[in-house]
Amino acid sequence: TGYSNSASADLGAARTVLSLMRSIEDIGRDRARGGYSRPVYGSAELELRSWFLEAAAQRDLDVETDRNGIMWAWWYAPGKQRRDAVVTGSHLDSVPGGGAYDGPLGVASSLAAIDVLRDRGFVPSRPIVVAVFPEEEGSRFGVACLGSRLLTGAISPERALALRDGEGVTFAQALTTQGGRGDRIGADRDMLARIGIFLELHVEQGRGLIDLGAPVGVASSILGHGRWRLSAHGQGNHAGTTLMAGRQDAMVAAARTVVAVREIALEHSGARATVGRLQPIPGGTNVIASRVDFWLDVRHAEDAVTAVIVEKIHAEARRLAAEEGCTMDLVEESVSGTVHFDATLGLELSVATGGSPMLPTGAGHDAGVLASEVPTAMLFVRNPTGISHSPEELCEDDDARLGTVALADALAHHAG
Ligand code: HGY
Ligand code: MN
Ligand code: MN
Ligand code: MN
Repeated sequence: TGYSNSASADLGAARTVLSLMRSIEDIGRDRARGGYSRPVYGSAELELRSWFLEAAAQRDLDVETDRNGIMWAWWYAPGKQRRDAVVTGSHLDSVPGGGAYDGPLGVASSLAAIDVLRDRGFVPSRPIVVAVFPEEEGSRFGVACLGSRLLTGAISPERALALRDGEGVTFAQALTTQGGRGDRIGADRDMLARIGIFLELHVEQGRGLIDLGAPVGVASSILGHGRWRLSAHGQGNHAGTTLMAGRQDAMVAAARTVVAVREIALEHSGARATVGRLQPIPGGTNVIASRVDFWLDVRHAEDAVTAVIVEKIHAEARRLAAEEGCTMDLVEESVSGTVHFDATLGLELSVATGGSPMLPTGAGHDAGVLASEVPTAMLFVRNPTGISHSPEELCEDDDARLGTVALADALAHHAG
């Protein structure tokens, strides 16, 4: 199957997704890592926000940035009611050295889908809104989907405001520099009540659609996932004057734990456990680290198994630390349970997009957070490399256009 029944006229209008993506391809390039580094409220993401505001204004969308830093661009139905909205969109922030499509493809295809609908002479009977959520990756402040968690109340304003980035800047300070007000962030029941459905398009971050031979798919579920910070504490000292016997080397405790993470994950089928970030303190070549912070990402379809895996890792980490005369502590940063999208909505979306296949994802999304509050569904667009969170992430032009037409059909189905 796969999404191929789009009229060539649509594919013409859908071309704007390519020009939109091209126009941001130099924003936030990371020369050192490759790919893109676009932390929330950093200069690159701010430039992307301006790009979005301009593209929305060019389409006469009514745009506002709310107290949680979420941007909402409205295409009103006649009567300009702000209710029962068909919301689409995604995020603009990235992981360090991330790909070009994770997030921005969802935003660009939302704008281009509006172009396709207008090209067809479509007039919505319900407002269509493009949303852009801040800090989906949690790369700066450590909590994934921070914007959508604030919107839904999944995180308290107090906890969010206290989050700090690597330089010690709090989310409150970052928000204030962008004209936000820390005293007003938090659950926005009024806005949630205006959302009739949320439909997020996202580049696929695995090989599902490659194996299915389809350019577009519909999400069935999102793997439960969480992130924890581990800290190994030892005795910092001089690399040259400290004999090997009796060292209390935090780096050794951390390194042995990283290997144990792999071994414990392999004991649980379907589990995914990763340590992708490790920070020795002080981090000198000729210095035995006194402390090593490292972050654990664990995912499994059953939340109870995730908890068991983390508990086993914590116990083993403490044991390995003790062998090295060190101590180890673990702090939970953010956890999301497995999300099963509404099957009826998913089927409807599959039918509305020419029979696109259903498939699960191991990646988290704002749609996974919103699904607990509003009817939500996701479209995936094929990624020929099947690689993501990497410069090798890819989406071919034809598939980006097909995905845009599929999103246009989905929006028309709900806002018709
Ligand atoms: O980590 C994730 O799964 C998502 O890309 N934020
Ligand atoms: Mn994403
Ligand atoms: Mn991502
Ligand atoms: Mn010295």
